[in-house]
Amino acid sequence: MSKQFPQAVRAMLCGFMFMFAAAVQAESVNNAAKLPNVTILATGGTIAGTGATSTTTVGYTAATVGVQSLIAAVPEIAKVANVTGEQVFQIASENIGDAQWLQLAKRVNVLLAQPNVDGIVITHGTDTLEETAYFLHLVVKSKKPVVLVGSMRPSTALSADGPINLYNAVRLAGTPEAAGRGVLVAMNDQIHSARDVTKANTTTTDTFRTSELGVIGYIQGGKPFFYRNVVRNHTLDTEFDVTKLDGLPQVDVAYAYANVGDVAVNALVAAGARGLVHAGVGNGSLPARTKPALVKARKDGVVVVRASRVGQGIVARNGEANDDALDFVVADTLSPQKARILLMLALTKTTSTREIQRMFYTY
Ligand code: DAS
Repeated sequence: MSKQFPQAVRAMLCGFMFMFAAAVQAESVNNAAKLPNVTILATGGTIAGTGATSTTTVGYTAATVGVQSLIAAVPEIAKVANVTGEQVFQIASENIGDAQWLQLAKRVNVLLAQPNVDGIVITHGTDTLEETAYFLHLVVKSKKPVVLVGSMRPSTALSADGPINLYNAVRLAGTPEAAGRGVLVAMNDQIHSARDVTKANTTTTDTFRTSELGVIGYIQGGKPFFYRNVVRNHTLDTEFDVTKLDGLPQVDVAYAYANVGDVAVNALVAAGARGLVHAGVGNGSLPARTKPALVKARKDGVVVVRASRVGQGIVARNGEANDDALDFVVADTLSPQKARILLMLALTKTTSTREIQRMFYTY
């Protein structure tokens, strides 16, 4: 057998190894081509938080971990989606305001217009997550899934909920069945609509609830399951467009309680509120000592919306107040904080209370 035998064998083995490597490469490219492309936009919050010890679940620092670290902490994500990450900003969500909403909404719309982006996940603090979600629910101009996610325990905690919440959110954002349902909130294995979800507990991991109208689905074993849809208009079916907006009208909320007067209402109007949401007791009731200030505000051109602090149910028009005579708007089932968002966007289009009331019955 000539000495070339080992060389021939070596050449053949090299050939096989090359073909195997090429096949593996082709397979991984082929697999990547099958996976959805999901962009993670990070904004801060507890999901990006760190605590001094593994048992620190309060008194930690929010908004310290960057988006690439969040992604690296959940390597399972790479098996279910082609993920890219962007750090849009890094703050605790109690500090999010109009500027951040507009920045985020514009970035989301630019990304979703790209054919190679199948869905978006937004990591966010839980304190105002429901508000950002609802704002985007009204201004995102795409059917593609947009999923907001946070956590109630910092990334350093025992049984941190951030990693599994993030994994579930990526699965949801990459699921074609999630398209066309409006902006979604994925927390604690549940799928909520941005319109009706609210943070209902100060610290527990099951804090996000849609108590009476219900979740729209679950995520079990990483797979989303849907059971209903929201019927009110959202995303492509709204009249709101943030493209040309670089600010939002000032709208404030005045909270009602036993023995309340008119100081807050008068102060908010004096500070320039163009819209005022009254978080009334019960069915949006107006305390006698507050009502004159609201009536005057309306006469001075401020749009007044009657909402309720109760949390569930419809605020009935002409129920606890003669809205027709007072030219007030009612919030329907929207919480005061979400009624504020809808009123802000409504005021970018009109000051007609008739038109604004239509919007509250449409969205
Ligand atoms: N401060 C809270 C926030 O950023 C922390 C959190 O729960 O995410 O919303």
